[in-house]
Amino acid sequence: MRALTAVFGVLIVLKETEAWGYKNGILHNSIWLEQAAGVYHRESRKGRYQLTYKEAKAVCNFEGGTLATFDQLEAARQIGFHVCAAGWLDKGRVGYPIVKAGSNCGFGKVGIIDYGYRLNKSERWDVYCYNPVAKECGGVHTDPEKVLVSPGYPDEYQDEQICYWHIRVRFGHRIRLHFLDFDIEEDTDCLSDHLEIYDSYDDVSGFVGRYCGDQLPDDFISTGNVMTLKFLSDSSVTAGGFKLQYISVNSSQLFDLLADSFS
Ligand SMILES: *[C@@H]1O[C@H](CO)[C@@H](O)[C@H](O)[C@H]1NC(C)=O
Ligand SMILES: *[C@@H]1O[C@H](CO)[C@@H](O)[C@H](O)[C@H]1NC(C)=O
Ligand SMILES: [Ca+2]
Repeated sequence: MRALTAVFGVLIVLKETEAWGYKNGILHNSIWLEQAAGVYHRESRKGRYQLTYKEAKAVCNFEGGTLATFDQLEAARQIGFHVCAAGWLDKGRVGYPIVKAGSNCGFGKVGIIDYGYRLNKSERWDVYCYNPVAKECGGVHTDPEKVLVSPGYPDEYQDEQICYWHIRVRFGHRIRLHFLDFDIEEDTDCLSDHLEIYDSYDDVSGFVGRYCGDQLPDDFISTGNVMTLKFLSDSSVTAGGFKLQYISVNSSQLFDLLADSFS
């Protein structure tokens, strides 16, 4: 029964990969994902589900970290680490962290979706690494108010950056984004470098907009208490980067904000 569940799980996850990868010429959920409590998700540069156990270990070691343990992954999950991709863990275990139940990921369950200790270490999955001093780019943010900047700001951002910021405020509150500085390599459709806003927990649903150039994007207010920002830069031409502030607003503050914007 357990084996059946695991096989079933693999099928679901494989099916889901179609929603990831390239969509409209934009890479979705690749290489650097969010990180929390020193845990982060990695996939092979060749793409999703390409790493054997040995290779997975090498990826983490190469970056100065180790394979995350089940407990480290769970600790990260408890502060909002949510990734819809199965990866190797310490001692050959495979699983992934689900914070928010969804019909298309994690069988509607919340917790570590556990595929158990794999007997066949040649199976190919992604990996979860643990490195408490890993590069700061994106992350999970639960403060009611914070300033977020592009990597290296106020210096120019570098090529080939992928950062995810997950913002999660108190249930019932909403998130207001306000841009303070904005300068990203400009091109048609913002395909080279861009910041994307998603009114949801991931970069698959709730797409709000993709931004580049040097005009400040308009303020945005989320519909729920979570939001995802994604920054991506390609292999040439950088720019000044961005700085924005988010603020958690309750329903009465929201009412005032909306009243202001219509007066
Ligand atoms: C182990 O997994 C690999 C990759 O899925 C597969 O090619 C190989 O046949 C499996 N080995 C065994 C003994 O099942
Ligand atoms: C909303 O926040 C404001 C400012 O912090 C506070 O004065 C007010 O009581 C809050 N309203 C609700 C409904 O929580
Ligand atoms: Ca660029």
